[in-house]
Amino acid sequence: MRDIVTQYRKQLKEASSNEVLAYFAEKYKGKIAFSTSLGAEDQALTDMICKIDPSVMIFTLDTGRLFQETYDLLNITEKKYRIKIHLYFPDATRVEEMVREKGINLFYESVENRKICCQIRKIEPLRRALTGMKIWVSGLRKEQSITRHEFELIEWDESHQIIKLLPLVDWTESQVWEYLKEKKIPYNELHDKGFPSIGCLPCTRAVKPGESLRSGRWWWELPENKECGLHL
Ligand code: ADX
Ligand code: SF4
Repeated sequence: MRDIVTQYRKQLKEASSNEVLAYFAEKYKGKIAFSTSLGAEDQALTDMICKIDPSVMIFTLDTGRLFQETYDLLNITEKKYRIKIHLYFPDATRVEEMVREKGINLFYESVENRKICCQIRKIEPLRRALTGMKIWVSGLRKEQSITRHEFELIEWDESHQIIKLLPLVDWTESQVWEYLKEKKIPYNELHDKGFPSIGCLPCTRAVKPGESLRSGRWWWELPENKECGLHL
């Protein structure tokens, strides 16, 4: 599979985000899925994808701990584009066991606990969402953090055995915002309240001007720990 990725990288070196999406949407019709957190990058991608091929499967991992503003935006986005965003929930029994054993706010107590929570609420549902798919589209950008500098437009995701497409990998934050404003795309109102990156409510806080984009995510942890395991 790595050979295919190398070949696609060569072939699509000069292609724009739109062209890359269009290429894969056609070639892998019915086998391409886009994971949206409804963050700024993902809203730009939703707009592009809906214009190219609205049959692409779009899904959100609903951890049960998202912000109300995120759910509101989900509704607004579905209506605007006349699409269904598929929600994937964690396994109820596993959540119940975890909370009984470790408490409802276990994530603040250790990195290990935080990873267990992400595993149960995000990673396992992600595995289900990607079952049977060949292409996974995501809004990751290099600039977002030190853990993401090495990403390329097309990646091979070893843990999910899938080709991962990152159409905005080289975009800057201002490019994302120009796109959203120019096309009048709805975005999460928390972005205007100091939240450049939005995840679960208990694990996300606003940042001060000048602080790094993801410093409000799991703010009590070191930057090199700040991945939930979705993107390894
Ligand atoms: S995270 O791993 O730290 O939570 P981040 O918020 O930066 O990720 O988002 C990066 C990409 O991960 C998004 O573009 C999206 O593809 C995916 N993602 C993150 N959270 C979710 C979610 N709750 N549901 C679906 N996709 C998500
Ligand atoms: Fe749990 Fe926080 Fe991870 Fe959400 S981000 S799944 S609440 S640890």
